[in-house]
Amino acid sequence: FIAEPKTVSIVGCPFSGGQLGVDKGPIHLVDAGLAQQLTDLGWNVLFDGHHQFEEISTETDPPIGKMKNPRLVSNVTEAVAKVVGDHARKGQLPLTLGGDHSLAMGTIAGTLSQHPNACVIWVDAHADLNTPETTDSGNIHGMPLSFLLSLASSADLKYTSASEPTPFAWLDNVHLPPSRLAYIGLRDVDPGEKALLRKHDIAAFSMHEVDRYGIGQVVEMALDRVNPARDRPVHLSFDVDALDPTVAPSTGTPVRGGLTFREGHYICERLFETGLIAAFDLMEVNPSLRDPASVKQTVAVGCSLVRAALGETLL
Ligand code: HAR
Ligand code: MN
Ligand code: MN
Ligand code: MN
Repeated sequence: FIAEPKTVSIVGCPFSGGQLGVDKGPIHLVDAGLAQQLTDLGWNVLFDGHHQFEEISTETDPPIGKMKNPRLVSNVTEAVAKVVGDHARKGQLPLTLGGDHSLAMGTIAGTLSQHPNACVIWVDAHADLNTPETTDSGNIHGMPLSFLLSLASSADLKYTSASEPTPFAWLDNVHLPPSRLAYIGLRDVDPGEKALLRKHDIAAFSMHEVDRYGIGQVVEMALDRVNPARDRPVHLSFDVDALDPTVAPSTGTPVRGGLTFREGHYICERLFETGLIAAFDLMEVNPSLRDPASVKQTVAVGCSLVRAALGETLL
């Protein structure tokens, strides 16, 4: 399903509505030369500038229940879904650079619009599975999967307005079956999220399983759960905080005990090898956090993960 010559479309999303401060990540990744690096790997690279997002101020976008910036995040993710879906329809590989992980509501909806049978490999310290009810923080970057799996819907917002649609109503007819989601790298999962993981029997490989089986086996186990015949397109959503903070320090919610540099790269390399990657997200690179050397290190690791997912090999 990927056109020849293979084309990657960079979707730069300097957006932080789901968690403040993470909006400069894509700009740093592109300024570090990511497009040229992918050209050097043999890809035809399309990039026509970062996406411009509408501004909705907090006064006109007050919380609904606990959810912060619901109108803004809903509008932006709906726009991202269209952009990603359009690239996929043209046979291009959408490469979305975030920005906060609420953007995955858009990227995964976009992938599903073109590949309804796609599965998702979600690499993250966090499950991002809170519902508007279970969230403590109210940050939507902790909730994208509850909407995508239809464990939450716009009806849960208990919001009625004569003049505007309920936020996230556009997502109500998007559905990723829970049997087609696998996590790798989890280590900071909220109690409500743990209950949902169990209830829906979602494939979740935490750092405990990475320690126990090794990353090689964990990736195969994850694929066995969500893609047993290795015939479904794979949407790889990579939150840079899956990596250990010593490897990727510039991110908003670092959690110790994460993936090593090699473990993170192995996931990308192995999924490229399957030939099944239909879309890639690199999320939560936050250059506003930490010193310049840490920012440079995190941006370099981010570029390196993208190259691995797009075919860079060690030999
Ligand atoms: N579980 C917490 C919450 O809901 C923390 C969420 C996420 N942080 C991220 N996303 N960076 O992976 O707020
Ligand atoms: Mn995340
Ligand atoms: Mn995370
Ligand atoms: Mn839904």
